Amino acid sequence: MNFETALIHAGQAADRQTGSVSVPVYQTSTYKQDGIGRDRGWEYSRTGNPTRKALEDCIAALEGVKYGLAFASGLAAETAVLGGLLKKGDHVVAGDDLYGGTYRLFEKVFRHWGLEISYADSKDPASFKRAMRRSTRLVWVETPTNPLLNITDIAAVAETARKGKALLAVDNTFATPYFQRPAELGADIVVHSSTKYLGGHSDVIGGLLAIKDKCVFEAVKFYQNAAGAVPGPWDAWLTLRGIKTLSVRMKAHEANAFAIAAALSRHPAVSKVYYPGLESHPGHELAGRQMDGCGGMVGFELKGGRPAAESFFRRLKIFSLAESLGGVESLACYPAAMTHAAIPERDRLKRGITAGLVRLSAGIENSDDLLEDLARALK
Ligand code: P1T
Repeated sequence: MNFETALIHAGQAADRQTGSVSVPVYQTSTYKQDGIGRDRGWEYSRTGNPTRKALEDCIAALEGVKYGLAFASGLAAETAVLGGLLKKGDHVVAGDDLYGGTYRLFEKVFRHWGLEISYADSKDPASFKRAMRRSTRLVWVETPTNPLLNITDIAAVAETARKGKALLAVDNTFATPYFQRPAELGADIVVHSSTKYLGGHSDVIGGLLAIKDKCVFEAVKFYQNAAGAVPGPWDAWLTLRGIKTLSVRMKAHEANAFAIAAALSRHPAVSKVYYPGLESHPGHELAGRQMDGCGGMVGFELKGGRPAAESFFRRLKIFSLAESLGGVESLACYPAAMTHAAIPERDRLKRGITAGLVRLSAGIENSDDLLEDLARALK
């Protein structure tokens, strides 16, 4: 089945009982059993729900692996990876440019539980190699990174993880399986905040995992049921509905992002543009090798710092100043005070998250309208 067909059909065969072509929303907490120990494959909706299962099978197919799991949020999915697979004293090597909430989960939750975490330069595979220890059990990569759109060489880091007998998890939220399939490049676990492009309409919070190996799957699935951060059936259904149009939306997001990145590169108020599709981007060539496109996220640096950013956000009419990304509507974000506020200022600045940094999520509106909105706001 080709990718565009899988978006619409994977895990979503017509309902056996009624023929319904849309997966039914099984709005139930529990299932009648025929006798003690004789259930019909479903016991309790924290453990399993047919609507959620359709979404889990769908993400597994899209990422080209056997197993999928759905969660109440992207961070719940990340928690299940860490909680289900690691124990006190284990070491994690993570890329140094990550969603602020992921950093907060590592530093403010799991470090207190006894996990050791160190950070490697997202742009430099040798830095991951140097960070490995005998106790390293997991390597965690986000690529393209949030918010700076750095590109990490997945195949090279996968090799490092394999040699160190560690698992590699790749957060594929920004690229989606439409532009990048990390499991083909050696990742063991693919992580998604389905709140973003997969859901695609800014109307549902969710997280997904796609997992290669059965033992890894079973450990994380055990944690999913034991800890319980599952999505309800409506949220699973909304996400499935979003996924159906992923290919048409991603093409439109990317075309708008390209136009925006090109326009910003020529603008006198802008000192730097972060978009992997630009030849000037340090990860441009690598992105060309490991991705099928560059996605819909663009970052840029305003010469005038925070005052310029305040005036820019105030003048926007079509872009909304908001957290999140990947919906059909264009959003603008100020990482230093919003999505990455959990990172101490010194570390933020070291990573390039400055007072002049703006992050845009290009929606799928008409590109002329978006360019006009940005030009007016930058005046
Ligand atoms: O928000 P949630 O569904 O829990 O997903 C967390 C998450 C995980 N990974 C990446 C790469 C993310 O970008 C996010 C969430 N990010 C935002 C809310 C944001 O505005 O960047």
